[in-house]
Amino acid sequence: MVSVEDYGNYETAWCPGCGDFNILKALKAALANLGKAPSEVLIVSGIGQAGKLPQYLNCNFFNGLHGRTLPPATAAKLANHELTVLAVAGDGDCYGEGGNHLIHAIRRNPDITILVHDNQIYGLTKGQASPTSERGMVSKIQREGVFNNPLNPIALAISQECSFVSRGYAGDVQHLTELLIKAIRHRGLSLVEVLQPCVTFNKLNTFKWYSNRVYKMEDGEYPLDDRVKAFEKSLEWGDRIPLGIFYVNERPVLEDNHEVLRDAPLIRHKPNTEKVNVLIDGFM
Ligand SMILES: Cc1ncc(C[n+]2csc(CCOP(=O)(O)OP(=O)(O)O)c2C)c(N)n1
Ligand code: SF4
Ligand SMILES: [Mg+2]
Repeated sequence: MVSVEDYGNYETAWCPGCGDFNILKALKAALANLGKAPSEVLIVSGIGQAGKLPQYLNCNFFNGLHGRTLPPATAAKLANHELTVLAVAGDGDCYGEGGNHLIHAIRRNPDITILVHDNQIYGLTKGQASPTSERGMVSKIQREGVFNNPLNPIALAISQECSFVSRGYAGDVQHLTELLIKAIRHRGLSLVEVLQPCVTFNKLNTFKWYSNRVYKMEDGEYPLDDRVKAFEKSLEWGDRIPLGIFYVNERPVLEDNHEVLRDAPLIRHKPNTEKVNVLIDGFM
């Protein structure tokens, strides 16, 4: 039996009150609830406050470059598809620097869960606007307010038929835990976009700001495979912000497309030295 304690309890470098603490708590609870032992789990992250999360968990992790969370996560899943793989990223990491990787990961559909800590700001680098910052938000850099339109990651993911699209809130650990359980269980690329207050640099989107606006979607509000209804729902943002699962699209996963992976994970294949030698000889 796996417990939350198996995932450890580490000192963090996050600011007191940061929404990231509750995301860590929800993730531990979800993994324990799913009975996943730490050795069965790999978390891949980039750079950022969000990217620090796997350092505070007792499981396999790979901490790579900013914006480059999804390529190593996809590669690891292909190397050993028996692993439960999560990619953890900030809004800057996943939607800015790594935005192109997100689009192509959606197309490829590996069975991994993307957990995005969306604090609508660059936290680690001390408060510049991110792709999801609200228009008009004033920061130390955007002194006249943000000019650009914010990205709508939920609408983007639905438009590209992402296999599982959801939104949670760091102020509701129970709901976020349930969402993570469903996202990790889902076979295919799962996006869990989490509204995460950055108490130090984002003075606009605070716990109070989110709590006054979020609401949980009713089960059965619309069929979850209805892309048009899901897209319509994804446009709701402002006085009311929906939380929950927006869209589910069951389709073949990347690993299923590769014949070589059907019998056993790549890591258990014995190298065929004869074929490798033929390949090497070709370069001689
Ligand atoms: C390619 C690259 N660009 C920029 C940076 C500098 N940088 C590091 S973290 C970061 C922003 C982090 O913001 P986000 O991904 O939203 O994570 P948060 O800290 O808010 O959790 C930036 C711009 C970098 N390390 N590498
Ligand atoms: S700067 Fe913001 S995101 Fe980073 S730890 Fe502090 S509160 Fe959290
Ligand atoms: Mg951020």
